[in-house]
Amino acid sequence: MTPIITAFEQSPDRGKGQARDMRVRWALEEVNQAYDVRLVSFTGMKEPEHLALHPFGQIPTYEEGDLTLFESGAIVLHIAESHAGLLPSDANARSRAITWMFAALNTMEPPLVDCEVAMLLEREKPWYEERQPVLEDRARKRLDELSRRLGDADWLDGTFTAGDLLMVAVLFRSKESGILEEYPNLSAYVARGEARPAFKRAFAAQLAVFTGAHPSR
Ligand code: GTB
Repeated sequence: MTPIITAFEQSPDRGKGQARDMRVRWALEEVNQAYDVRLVSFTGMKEPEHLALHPFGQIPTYEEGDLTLFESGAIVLHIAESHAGLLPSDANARSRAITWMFAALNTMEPPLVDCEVAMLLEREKPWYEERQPVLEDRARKRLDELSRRLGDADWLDGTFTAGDLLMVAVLFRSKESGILEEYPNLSAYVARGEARPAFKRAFAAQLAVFTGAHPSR
């Protein structure tokens, strides 16, 4: 059964890998699972048909037979658990990889997204100049800690796992802000993720939505 995911019909970044369907596409590409994409508009996302799939009216969603999922992390975990290649077979190593998935989404992503959202949407607010350094320091604290833990390793815990996939996807979003450049080992880590053929295929597929090459459903 070919899974169907949802993605933006019109993404503010014009398909440059920022929207969260990217990580789902990447996971599917890593395990060589073909998939279909249904594009949704901003208004369509808030209509009953989409809300039945996603209670918060967002993308991505994932449909496979009678299974419907939302939350990019849960979708990536489902893909990793139902195919070989993204989670180690050793039980402890598998649990550690899942721990890194949670760390990416719960510990790293919130301060990085707060920082980025403020830069993009709140520059004109009277409190921006005072608040932004606070947000940046919070993001730097986590980046410092992650950088220290990664050291000069290629991946977070041995071989590439779904933990690295989500961590790279989260850090990738911060590339544009410039903050990642302060951490050469994290920049190199993201570059290693981007160099994976599966990442490239996923990126190209997301970009194709905006160049008109996507076969929309
Ligand atoms: N926790 C959920 C998950 O991980 O799946 C969060 C899902 C989410 O934030 N979805 C966003 C969405 O549907 C798209 S990814 N937003 C519409 C809405 O809430 O009404 C966030 C995103 C979108 C676009 C850019 N960009 O263009 O730069 C970056 C990030």
